[in-house]
This record gives sequence, structure tokens and C-alpha cells, in this order.
Amino acid sequence: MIASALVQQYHRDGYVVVPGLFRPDEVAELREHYFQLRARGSFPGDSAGVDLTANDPLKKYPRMIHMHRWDETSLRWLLDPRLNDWLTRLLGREPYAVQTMCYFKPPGARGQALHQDQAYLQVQPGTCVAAWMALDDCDEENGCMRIGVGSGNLPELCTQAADTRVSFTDSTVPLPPGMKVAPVIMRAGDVLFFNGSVIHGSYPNVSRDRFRCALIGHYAVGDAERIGEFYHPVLRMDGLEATLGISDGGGPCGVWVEQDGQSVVEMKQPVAPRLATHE
Ligand SMILES: O=C(O)CCC(=O)C(=O)O
Repeated sequence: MIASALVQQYHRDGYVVVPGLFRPDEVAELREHYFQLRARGSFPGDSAGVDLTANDPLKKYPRMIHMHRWDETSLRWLLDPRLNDWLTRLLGREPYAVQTMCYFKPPGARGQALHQDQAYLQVQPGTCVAAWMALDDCDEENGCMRIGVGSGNLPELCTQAADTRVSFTDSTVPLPPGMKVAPVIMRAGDVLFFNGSVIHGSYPNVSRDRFRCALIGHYAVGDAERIGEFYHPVLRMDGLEATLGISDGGGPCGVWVEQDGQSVVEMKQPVAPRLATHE
């Protein structure tokens, strides 16, 4: 698909997959790099959101967070000119870089319940954007991403308890009646860009022997003035530190209600304390 069609798709849906943005040799090198890091021991943020109980495959391969703060390879990837180029095209302006994550998702690992990233990053004004790069080919069997189709313009929704038999995180957002969740099937090196409103999560990895590794960068739109404290320091795409304020960590959230036969979001004040870290 040509670039302008992908940009249009992002504007319409809030997400788009850019195929083959990174070469197979680059992806293989990155994948190997993170497996080597993981084998070296534990790092700050390893256990965030992971239930470290016995027999959980995620105990052996917890996700990593904010690696760009101590790992040069991760920092280079987060600021890679190809990601910057696409983010700038999609957003109309260069973003700020705020987070890296690496998911290993070994066979047998639970997925992640449906959520909206903006609830965690609290970018104000505007929203956050994720660049989710597949380090393995991924599909429903090994736990690919899943997206609420048509959720790209929603306000922040109130959360409720998630089914922790299939999700390693314990909160989720409800879908309106009729909204479909579609799998995002990707090849290694493809990058899924999605905004902070998009309802997304991932399936459990039910494969016998296939990992589903992913490398994720999170960004704030270029006219943002504040972001949650967990995401500081904020970087410009040239790697220099930017001076953004700290957002207060929780605007009002909304619930689905029926109005004239249609599901609409009714806004109300949050009922539970907000999480400070990204899910
Ligand atoms: O990679 C996954 O399984 C889920 C990632 C995700 O939902 C996120 O980064 O917000």
C-alpha cells in the first residue's frame, strides 16, 4: 500500500500497520540482543504488571520497561529515523519519545486485557502513540495484538476487572455492544502504530513452542505540554531532553450507555485510584 493510503488509514481508524519497516537482519539482531539482556538477570521495572507466581511462563520472561534509559541499542531504536519519519507523517509533527518496552511472550503466556494507553500516559493536551514492532511473526496462535475496530476516537473509558486467567494485567475496558475486536496479524519487522484512544490488547500465546516477541516505543504528540511522571525524562527525537510538565494522572473516564438505540460514552469522574505506570 502506498504511504498516503496508510496515513489516511491511521487518520480514519487510529491505527495502521507499516509492513517491513525494519529489515529481517535488524530484527534478528534486536531479538537476539533482548534475549541476551533477559538472560543476564533482572532490570528495573521487570515485574511491573506481571504476576510472578510459580508456573507462570512470564516469570522466566517478564517484559522489560524503559530499557532506553540504560541500553544504547534501545535508545537508538526508539529514536530511529524510520520511526520518526512515520510518526511525523501520521501526526503532522515530530513527537516526543517517552518509553520502550520489550515483550517476550513465551509459549503458554497469558495475553494482555483490552485497554487504552492514554489512560496510563496521560498526555495533555493530545494523546500518546505506540510503535509496536513484531520481533516474531505473530498471529492468533502465538498471541498477536487485537484491536477494537472503530475505537480510535474514543474518550478515556472507565476500567473494570479483567479475566486474569487470560490476561496478566487485572483491569480492562468494556467494548460497546457490537464493536468487533480484530486480530492484527504481522510479520517480523512490521510496525503497528496506534493512538492512545485505540482499545487494544493481546491474545494468550497458546502455541507449543513459538515466542511472540515485540519491541514497543511510546511517544507523545509534539504539542503535548504534560505527561505522567513515570514517563519523565521526555526526549525529543534528536535525543535531547525536553521540558514537559507532569500531568495529574487521571482525567474523567466514561462508561457506555444506551441513548436513542445507540451506544454512547457518558463521562463521569474516575471511581478508582489511577495507575501511574503503563499497562
Ligand atoms: O504486546 C502485547 O501483548 C500488548 C502490548 C500492549 O498492549 C501495549 O503495549 O500497550
